[in-house]
Amino acid sequence: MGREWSRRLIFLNLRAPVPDKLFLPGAGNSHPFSIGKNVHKEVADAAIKSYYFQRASISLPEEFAGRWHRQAGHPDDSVLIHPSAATRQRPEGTVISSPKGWYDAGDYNKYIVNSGITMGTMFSLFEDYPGYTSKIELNIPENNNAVPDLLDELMWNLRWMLTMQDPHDGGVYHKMTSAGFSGTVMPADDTDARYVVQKSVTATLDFAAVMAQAYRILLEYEQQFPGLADSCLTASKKAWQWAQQHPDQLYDQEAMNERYDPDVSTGAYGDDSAQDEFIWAAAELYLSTGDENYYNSVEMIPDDQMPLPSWGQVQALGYYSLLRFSDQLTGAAKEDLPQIRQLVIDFADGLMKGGNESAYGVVMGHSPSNFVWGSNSVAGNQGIALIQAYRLTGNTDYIDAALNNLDYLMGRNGTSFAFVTGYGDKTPMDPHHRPSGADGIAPPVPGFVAGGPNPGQQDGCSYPSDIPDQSYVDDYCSYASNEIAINWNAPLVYLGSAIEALQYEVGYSTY
Ligand code: 9MR
Ligand code: 9MR
Repeated sequence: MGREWSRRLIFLNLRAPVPDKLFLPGAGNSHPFSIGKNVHKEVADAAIKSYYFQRASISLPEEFAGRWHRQAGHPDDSVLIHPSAATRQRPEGTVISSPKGWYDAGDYNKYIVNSGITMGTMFSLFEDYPGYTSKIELNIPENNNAVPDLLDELMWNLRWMLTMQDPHDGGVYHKMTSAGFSGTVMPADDTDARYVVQKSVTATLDFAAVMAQAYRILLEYEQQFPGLADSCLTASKKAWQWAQQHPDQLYDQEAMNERYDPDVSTGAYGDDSAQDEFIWAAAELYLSTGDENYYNSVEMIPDDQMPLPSWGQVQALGYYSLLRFSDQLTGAAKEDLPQIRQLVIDFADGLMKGGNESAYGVVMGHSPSNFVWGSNSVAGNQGIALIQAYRLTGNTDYIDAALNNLDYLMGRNGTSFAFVTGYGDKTPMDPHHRPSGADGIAPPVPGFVAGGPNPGQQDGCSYPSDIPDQSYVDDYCSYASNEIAINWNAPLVYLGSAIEALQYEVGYSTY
């Protein structure tokens, strides 16, 4: 009893009735499963809908939010300039307006760095699979306008991001936050003062990349969003200029706290290098303007590695975009193209090699180092890298491997948890997510992937195991394994949607 069994079964040439669970003498019933087309559609769409539930500054009526309807929280129309961010034009205590956006995670703060990779990942899905993504229908307030619902949802955060740029110099505040984390309360009940803190080069470059990419996408929706595409490009260029002038202005929260009050103890998203952020921003600005100076001003291939994307490592996002528009490249970008292509393929091949050897036959977990804080985003981002390799080569083995990582997230893993709230038989019920913790409703808000196994166990909670792939506990206490976050959901959105799109666009099917 209590022992989890894992076996790999392949169903071929099935005729009705299709089983939805299996009975194994001695082990009992398997978790239920589905066999059919579009089996990931519902969870992929729910993963996008989760961003609606993260919206700041707006109430979520029952019509759209169902039983998780709630009052508006965090109007963010009177945000204070923290002393670390004070300038001549905006001295300490100046009040600015910075509404909308998505809450970062289980907490209610809004961080530009993490918004950057989140937006970039989902904009890239939109660019990679335009046919599929423009038809996704979400039950959100904007679902009757002439804009794809995915884009509508992304606009909620884009509008906020634009408020984070100082109009006087183009620099972007690192984050908008209360001084400390709030208690486990509903959004409307967190009324602590909110601040924007110092500008950083990483936030400013992530912002520049997102706004350049937004420009390309929004050009097609000029009628629906008059002038917005241009505003994004202008904002991006100004941010780039600021970053050129402040290349070393990294965010160091401890150093900031030594100099200024009040101390800020919320998510730091600090970084010790902006090299990768320069690469990403340069790539997006070059692609959106055709101006080779952006590309040429940065060392675009610093070594022979392609690091997997994460909030602090965004180099590959630039590569993916360059490859997406490979037929339009000029100058040095055109010359570099074969090398960049090879970096992505080599990286994917490295993943494939490990994947076949792991216990679950999946790429995720082929190395214990995969199990970081937010490891489920590693699974998702590996899946994206594999899909990129498929797009470059047409080799469907990469799709199979990507699908295996999606299976990992849905239960084919050392915990047997289907990690997305609301989906699967054994699924997180108690994520570190303040609304889910405070709303008095038993099931958590749906569509969020839990952070996942993390042997760091930095929260000090009680875990069932120290083994990396089993260092997970479904307890509110566990912010190091069971929190949710926008940057972890985005790769799930990409992977789940791309797998669906590949069925729909190229007729790819695993059975
Ligand atoms: O709730 C916070 C979570 O959103 C963060 O990811 C995490 C790490 O920064 O911190 C959590 O807040 C904890 C704080 O750091 C320490 N006291 C307990 C808080 C959780 O209840
Ligand atoms: O995802 C972040 C992880 O890489 C860091 O190790 C961790 C501690 O700094 O913070 C994580 O991000 C949290 C952020 O700081 C605050 N909001 C919740 C995020 C997810 O736990």
